[in-house]
Amino acid sequence: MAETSLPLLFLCFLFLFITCSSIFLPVSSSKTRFNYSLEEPHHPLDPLTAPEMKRARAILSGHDPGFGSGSAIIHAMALDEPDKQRVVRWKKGDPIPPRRAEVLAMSNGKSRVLTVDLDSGRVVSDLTSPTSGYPVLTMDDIIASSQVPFKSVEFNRSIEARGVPFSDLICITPFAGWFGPDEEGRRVINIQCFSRQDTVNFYMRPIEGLYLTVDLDKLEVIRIVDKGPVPIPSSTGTEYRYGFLDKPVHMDRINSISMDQPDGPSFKVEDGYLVKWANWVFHIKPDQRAGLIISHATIRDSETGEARSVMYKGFVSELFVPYMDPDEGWYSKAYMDAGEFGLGPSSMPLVPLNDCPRNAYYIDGLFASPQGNPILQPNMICLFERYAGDISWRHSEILLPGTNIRESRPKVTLVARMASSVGNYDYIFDWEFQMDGLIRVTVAASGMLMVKGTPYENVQDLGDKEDDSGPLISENVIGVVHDHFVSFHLDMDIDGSENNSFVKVHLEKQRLRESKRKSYLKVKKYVAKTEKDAQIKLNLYDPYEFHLVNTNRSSRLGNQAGYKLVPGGNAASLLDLDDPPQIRGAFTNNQIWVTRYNRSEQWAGGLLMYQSRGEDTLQVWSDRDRAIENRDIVLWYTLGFHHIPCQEDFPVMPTVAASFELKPVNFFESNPVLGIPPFLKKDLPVC
Ligand SMILES: *[C@@H]1O[C@H](CO)[C@@H](O)[C@H](O)[C@H]1NC(C)=O
Ligand SMILES: *[C@@H]1O[C@H](CO)[C@@H](O)[C@H](O)[C@H]1NC(C)=O
Ligand SMILES: *[C@@H]1O[C@H](CO)[C@@H](O)[C@H](O)[C@H]1NC(C)=O
Ligand SMILES: *[C@@H]1O[C@H](CO)[C@@H](O)[C@H](O)[C@H]1NC(C)=O
Ligand SMILES: *[C@@H]1O[C@H](CO)[C@@H](O)[C@H](O)[C@H]1NC(C)=O
Ligand SMILES: [Cu+2]
Repeated sequence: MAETSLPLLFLCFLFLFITCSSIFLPVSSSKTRFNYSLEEPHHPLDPLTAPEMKRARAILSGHDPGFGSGSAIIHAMALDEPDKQRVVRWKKGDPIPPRRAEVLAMSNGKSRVLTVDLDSGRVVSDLTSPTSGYPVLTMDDIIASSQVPFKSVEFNRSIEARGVPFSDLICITPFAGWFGPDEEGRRVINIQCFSRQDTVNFYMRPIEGLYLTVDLDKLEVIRIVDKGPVPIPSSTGTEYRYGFLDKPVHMDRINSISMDQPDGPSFKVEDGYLVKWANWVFHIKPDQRAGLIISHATIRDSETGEARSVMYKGFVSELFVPYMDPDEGWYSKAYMDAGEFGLGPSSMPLVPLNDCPRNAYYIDGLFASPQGNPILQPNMICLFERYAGDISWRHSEILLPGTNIRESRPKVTLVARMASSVGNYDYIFDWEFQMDGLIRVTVAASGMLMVKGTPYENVQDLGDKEDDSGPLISENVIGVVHDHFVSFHLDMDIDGSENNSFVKVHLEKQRLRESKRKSYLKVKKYVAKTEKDAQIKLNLYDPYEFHLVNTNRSSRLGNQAGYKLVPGGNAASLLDLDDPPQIRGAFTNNQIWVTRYNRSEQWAGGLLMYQSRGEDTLQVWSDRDRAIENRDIVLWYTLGFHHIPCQEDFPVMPTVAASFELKPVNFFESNPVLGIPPFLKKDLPVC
């Protein structure tokens, strides 16, 4: 080593220290983080503020004293968004349109849907049980009902017979679904208990064979079934926390990695919720039910500078997770996680450096408690630029001597992320924006399986018998087969709300007679006239592209400006249409739907999902078969996984992801990212 290296090295470290300590400001425009408990909305779509929630509560109490006395309970409270046209026309500096709250409540065992006008101080609409079903559960519902089993002598006896100490019991509330008259006219919930002895991962220690159904309002046991004890799986190997594991890991360590942004992040978050990055502008907000809503996404045309509308609103409308076990205690496991539980409150604070990279900016959520008090959910959403070493576009040229063409551009994207822990499962939702106009939506599943106890410890013990309801994934533990479906509401407004059409671009095989080829594929376009034309099941042997175009906007070549939906890996629900869970989850009967825009049709399983009977689903709306050509239309896409568990899913499952894309087609005149400059070494820190 030369003598000069040491001081140089030192200098270099110093330099790194100086740059690195100053580069990770959360948002380049402001040094302090936005206060998400602030007083005022700044944008027509901003979520209700804390003072607005308090005001809504006061107005409700004036309207119905039950809200003051506690006999009427608030299950959900969210901004009742102003009309789309008003939001689109609104500009910074304009007055905010009148603010309204939509409230889902329960009183006297009945569902209520109320609209509270915060400006006039009046309840402008108050509907009792407009459809079957009840609002999303409150945390109080879940906690109170999980204590109900202990009121039952029979339950206590069953637990004692199993030799489980009461102090080790933890009871959770798999939802009830809806299976006919027994569950009608009252709110019910199923309860299942686990042993948390010697583990935090109680999900892997089910007390199988003991099932309860509880009345959620009277808080009493309706039914208890004890099919006799099943061995409770041991706690061995269930630990997942770093620092508590006792087995060595035979793997070389990976050094820490993070991304350098010497000049800071390139995105801005204005007034807490308005995101500006590269050519994109969109509004992002936390939501109790959907978790995260992206609104009014526009992209600037790099040729004209015009801000062009792409998507008015995109969010997870419902999640449907049916388990494949008809046994007592299991048949009802068919969850609707958004409408029964809510993805917002279950999105706990993200873990910096692990859930989101170092250069992330965090957004808090604000939700109403059952009494209408605002509750802050810190660091619920993160926003970050991603550079994963991928290429945006490239070409190198060998056929032109002397030109030495090596053109390449890095792919940098902007990701908005949220992670919900809906009981045992974790879902990570990413909305990823690319400079070339593409939006990629990814859902990744992780967390704990919902497992079933079994007497078997080894596959050999089964003898000639088939697997029970799924594979053995640990001693006495069955990973029950199930599906996950995530249904997205995608209100695409390509260059405005009007004049949008859905075009099925079909690849049709042509048979040839007088050619050296015998067959080839030809593109034919079909414009969907009505909603039924747009009920689509994906099929590899009958391929389509799915375009949304603006018929009133053409490129210089006369192609209609459009975006296409690009499905990714997917799975279909194979349950029969008359199966009760499938009636409620009818929005999974097709992977793609297009409906006429209707501001009350947002939740694919219905506004009141809990114990609903499926009369307010996307299937029902779409079957009205309204005209959808050349209008304001909404695209719906459901992505799914079949999940056959395996041993690697124990004790916590590695993430499994699926995604889809919304990609411009003839929307721009040419490649919109041609002009972006390459990265150069001189712009990055030296060390
Ligand atoms: C945010 O604003 C609220 C209401 O004005 C205030 O009570 C709170 O202390 C503020 N939080 C921070 C971190 O400044
Ligand atoms: C059941 O056992 C629990 C725990 O020992 C006790 O608190 C509860 O009172 C018992 N319930 C009945 C009905 O005996
Ligand atoms: C249709 O296009 C014309 C010309 O660009 C424009 O002036 C008009 O506003 C558009 N109509 C609608 C409904 O968007
Ligand atoms: C666009 O929509 C408007 C109003 O909905 C209609 O009047 C107009 O004819 C449409 N334009 C085209 C090109 O279809
Ligand atoms: C809008 O949706 C609601 C709920 O599905 C329905 O009652 C109403 O008839 C719809 N309106 C139109 C114009 O389709
Ligand atoms: Cu799964």
